[in-house]
Amino acid sequence: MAERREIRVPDIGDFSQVEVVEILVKPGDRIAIDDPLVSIESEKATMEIPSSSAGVVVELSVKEGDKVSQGSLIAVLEVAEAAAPTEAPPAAKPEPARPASTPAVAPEKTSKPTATPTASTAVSPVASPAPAASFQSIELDRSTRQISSAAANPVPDQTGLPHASPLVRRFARELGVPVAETQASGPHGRVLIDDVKRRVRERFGGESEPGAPAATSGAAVGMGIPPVPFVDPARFGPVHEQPLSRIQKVSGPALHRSWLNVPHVTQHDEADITELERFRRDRKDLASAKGVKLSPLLFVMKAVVIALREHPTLRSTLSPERDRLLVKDYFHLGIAVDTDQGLVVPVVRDVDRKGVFELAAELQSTAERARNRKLTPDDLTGACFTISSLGGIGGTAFSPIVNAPEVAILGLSKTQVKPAWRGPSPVDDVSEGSAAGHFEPRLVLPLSLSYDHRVVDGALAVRFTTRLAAILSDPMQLLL
Ligand code: CAO
Repeated sequence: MAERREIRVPDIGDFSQVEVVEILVKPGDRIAIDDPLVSIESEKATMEIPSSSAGVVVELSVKEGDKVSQGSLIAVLEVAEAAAPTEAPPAAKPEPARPASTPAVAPEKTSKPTATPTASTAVSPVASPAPAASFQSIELDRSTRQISSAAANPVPDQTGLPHASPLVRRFARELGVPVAETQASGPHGRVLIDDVKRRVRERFGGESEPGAPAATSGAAVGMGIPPVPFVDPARFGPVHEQPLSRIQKVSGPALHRSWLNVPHVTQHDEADITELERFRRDRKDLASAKGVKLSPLLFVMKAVVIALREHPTLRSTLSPERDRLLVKDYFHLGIAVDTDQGLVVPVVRDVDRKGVFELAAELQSTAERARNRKLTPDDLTGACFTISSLGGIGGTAFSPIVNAPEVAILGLSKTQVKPAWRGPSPVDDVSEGSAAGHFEPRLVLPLSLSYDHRVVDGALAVRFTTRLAAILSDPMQLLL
């Protein structure tokens, strides 16, 4: 016989009366343990409340806009009789805002933290979200507050914001139009979706259809950047909608922010990795005996550490006052991982202290956890430099976006066979041929280093890539 089980809000740290901003299930849905039920939004972070049981949703006890605290009833599930008794409810899952750029992104379904902190040291992910998460959400909050203080709308609610449902607020946020700047036409001074659309049209003009937003989402409002007018593509032929993944929704604004704030330059270079590839090929059997795969990326990670040691500016962050650099004396590297939900950038820690086989195993399991959405906020923060490797897929070069507040990111493209001249300088007369010289086929790895030009000069960047190329062309240097 089926049993009914109540799912309540778990420990969410010091927060209470937190608003439900999204309902993620409906009665009749069959859900698994850890599936998110609702999203709640505190002043500091958005969290998903996961289910502590598997079963069928028979009743939803909250709706969007409700305020909940620890212990509030969220839903009632019908669970199979044989189901194990509910354990302590899993911690609410903060949705860490992805560090900007190719940046680290919280997975759609962050698994609950694996370590169980002791009571005295317990820091719930809500009370103390990962730095990137708290930074981004606080920043969002601050701008909201600044806007609300300038609001013309006379009917603020208790938070100081005009009345508007979470849906309307999110819609306005996505279009880059503060709710506070929107004339409300709903009952009791509520801002409606149509009010936001009208405000967008007023503000940006453009070719919009009646009822359609006039600007693309994420318009850089207030930065003097003219928005791209929305032109409804359905006017020209059939269209269909494809929702953005949750990761894309979080990473988009972070990428945009990094792109707008960081003056980017990309330095392209090449490393002759012929010897390295021979070295790697000769160790393939050894690697598979150890249950790992040796990809070129692992050797690049080790080489990057050497180059970063010699060029500390590349592992720094600009201070908030922008008058000094905070140079990180650790070698945690962000590694961009492609998942079906979008790009995430987990961090491999202490790369300087790990051997290539150990790194291979760690990268393999980290990429797997990323693809299974099992990364925790801790996995996504703390890098001093990021590598984005597209080499397994293809490409000749690209311009990665700096993972701010880091100041540089290295992109890798596919190795190519290129001719290298062996002989005297072509400036000398070699046309007579004979033993003057010859071309030799070499395996070349394309490097693309994007950097924050406020911190890194062009000369430094090319010194860095030149050094990196030199290390990679002589694998013995990796051993020294
Ligand atoms: N040139 C040629 N071949 C390469 C290569 C390169 N630069 N880099 C890797 N390869 C090969 C590997 O050797 C492997 O070949 P075999 O299967 O024959 O051994 C194959 O390509 C696949 O490699 P991989 O991608 O599984 O392994 P990796 O260690 O190179 O990368 C990871 C791991 C997790 C970084 C990668 O899988 C990934 O997700 N890359 C995408 C990152 C991304 O999307 N960046 C975009 C940022 S901008 O939006």
